[in-house]
Amino acid sequence: MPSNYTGACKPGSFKAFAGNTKCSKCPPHSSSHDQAATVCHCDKSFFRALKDPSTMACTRPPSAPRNVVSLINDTALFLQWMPPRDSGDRKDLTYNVLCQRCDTADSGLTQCEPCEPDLRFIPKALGLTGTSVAILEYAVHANYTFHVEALNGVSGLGVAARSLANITVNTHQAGPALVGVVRKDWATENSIALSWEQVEQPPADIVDYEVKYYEREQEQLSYSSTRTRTASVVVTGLRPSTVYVFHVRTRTTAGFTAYSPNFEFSTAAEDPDVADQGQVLVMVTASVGGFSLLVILTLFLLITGRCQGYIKARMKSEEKRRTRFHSGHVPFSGIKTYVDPDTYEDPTQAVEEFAKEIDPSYICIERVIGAGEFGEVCSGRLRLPGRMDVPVAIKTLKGGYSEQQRRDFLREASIMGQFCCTNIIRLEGVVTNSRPVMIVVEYMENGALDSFLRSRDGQFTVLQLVDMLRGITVGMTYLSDMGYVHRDLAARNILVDKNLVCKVSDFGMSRVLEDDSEAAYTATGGKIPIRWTAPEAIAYGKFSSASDVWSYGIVMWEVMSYGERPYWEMSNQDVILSIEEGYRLPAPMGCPVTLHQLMLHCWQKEAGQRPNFTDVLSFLDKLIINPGSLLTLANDAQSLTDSPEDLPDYPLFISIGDWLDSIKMSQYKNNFLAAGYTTLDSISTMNTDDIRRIGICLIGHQRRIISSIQSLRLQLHHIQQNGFQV
Ligand code: ACK
Repeated sequence: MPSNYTGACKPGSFKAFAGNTKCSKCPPHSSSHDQAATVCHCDKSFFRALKDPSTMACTRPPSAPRNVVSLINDTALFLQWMPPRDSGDRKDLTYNVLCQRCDTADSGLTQCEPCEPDLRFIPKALGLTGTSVAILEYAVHANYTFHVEALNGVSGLGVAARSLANITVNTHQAGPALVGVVRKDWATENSIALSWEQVEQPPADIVDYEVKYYEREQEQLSYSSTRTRTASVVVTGLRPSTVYVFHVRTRTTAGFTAYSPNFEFSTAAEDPDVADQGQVLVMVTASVGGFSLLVILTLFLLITGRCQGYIKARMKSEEKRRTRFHSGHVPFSGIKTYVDPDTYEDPTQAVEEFAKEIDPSYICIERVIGAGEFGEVCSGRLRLPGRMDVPVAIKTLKGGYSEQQRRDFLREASIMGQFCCTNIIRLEGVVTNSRPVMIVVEYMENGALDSFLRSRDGQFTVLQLVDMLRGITVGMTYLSDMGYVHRDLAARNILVDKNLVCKVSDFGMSRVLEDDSEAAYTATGGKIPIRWTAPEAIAYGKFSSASDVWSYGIVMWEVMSYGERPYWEMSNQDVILSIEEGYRLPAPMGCPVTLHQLMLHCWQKEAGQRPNFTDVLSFLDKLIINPGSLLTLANDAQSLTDSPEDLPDYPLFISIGDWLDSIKMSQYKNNFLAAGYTTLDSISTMNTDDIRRIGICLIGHQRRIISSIQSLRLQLHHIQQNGFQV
């Protein structure tokens, strides 16, 4: 036996266990000076973490993050930085963001202390794997100093100084005066009317007020906000007998003031007869909206013949008008804007106003075509007297519904009824006076776009697909011009007619976007379709037409991949993390590079940098006029940023058999093995030509395999960033 198997190890080498094993050379940045070393000790300034094996190179803490920059907008402060130049040769890099608030006293002395505990860091302050963070609830007129620290598994093991990069952010945003006491004027079971005074006149002009509110019993993580131009608002859509926390801030031409203190008010109990006492004050509080409003309202009621003898009905109409006025929904002359049905005290009125009641005897139901959220969806014919009969789809509300379900069901009709555009699904009318309650819309022969494309995989030309996208863009341009935010734009919510015309549908999730171009609503913690939703909407509920543009980019990807699931089988959490780390969906197979570039443009992290729908439309029109621009295809598997050499060593968490089973392609297992692709690592580098070369000829199968390989690479990317977690 050679001596290095039995003898003592020489300096510079080591053997962890005595016995018949070979001595190993000391790993990088470690050495052994004596004979028979069982371990090599790390060189000065290098370390091993507890879990590092003795065969691993010694590593060191990272250097500081680089180029920390800040960005501040109405609601959030963003910090972004670049990774350290030296990662310490480890892959477990994380960041902590530490915060100090430094205020200068009248004496001129600056004092620093830890930041307020209610400052919110999205996604978190410590242990970040990405290189950015959003900070909410900061105070205005404050100096914050943020220390961004880079860490890895051996940080803190030496005496070296911490690897910090610092930035001081000043949140001066003008607006010196706070809003004073916020009063409750009156409340019903679903709404609360508030008013307040500006304590002193701010030097800059007041643009409007922002009212933020949330249920007291809920975590403040989920809140809603609304804007109003006058110092009063009626907040609607609230739950009965519930205490809400409100605070108000002023927006001036120079920025926001600080929020007022919190004020807590309760809605009235559910029984309409037990409405809050304050309701009788409605006549008195008309002065808040102005006496003239009351006069106009009375005239309006008289002229339209809707004046009823009941004071209560008048109060409700008043409330509705006031709400619409205060929420900025009164359309400017010449521009049609969307009216949120939630601003009606009685949603039935919104349905009456925007949807035509159809006599059920005119509807002939033929067959059930699917299941909707509230009941069956049927196809049939509508035979209006004196008109040709037309094919229709009929959404029904199943029996045993609650009043709330009926309202939610009909809410969609009162939204849809306001739109008139060839690329928005057309409402024919509603049946509300008899059972079953129905919504009747135009019939779309090819059903939902996602399943339609899946059933016709590879059968359209690129130009046909672009034409479908163009239709969706026309519909979305119309909606955004109306100030309407869809919130749930996805291929499953687009319907296709027999001529392949695509129309936007499903208006269940939407909320109004006020006429203010900056206005965007925050979510109240409702369900969000993560894969389709923009990061700012997921993180802090900022839905806007710009977040609809993000979703539109995902729809583009769904269309170009014939209904593939975005991000494949990745979990929602991994999708959020990958997006935050800057990852974006690669071009689908056969997708022109120009279209993938447009998708990437729609997925800009900063909402303001995304195109608007008008931009998208003119871009698509240019492509259609010049189809040569669609000839250069993005090279599918190679369009990923990682080159194969960059792929990390990673644990094989599934076998080739498992992988092929998971995509229902196990019949091709031998094709891979026979061609020498024996590990997932080697498969992750394959492109379409390789797939074809190993004998997989069906286009649909090639597409599915290539998509899954991309998903595999995406997971590897994620593992590289975050380590492998079971
Ligand atoms: O993919 P689909 O056939 O298209 O299955 C769903 C199902 O009802 C449940 O939503 C279909 N659907 C909905 N609205 C319409 C419509 N206006 N015309 C035709 N099919 C519709 C949808």
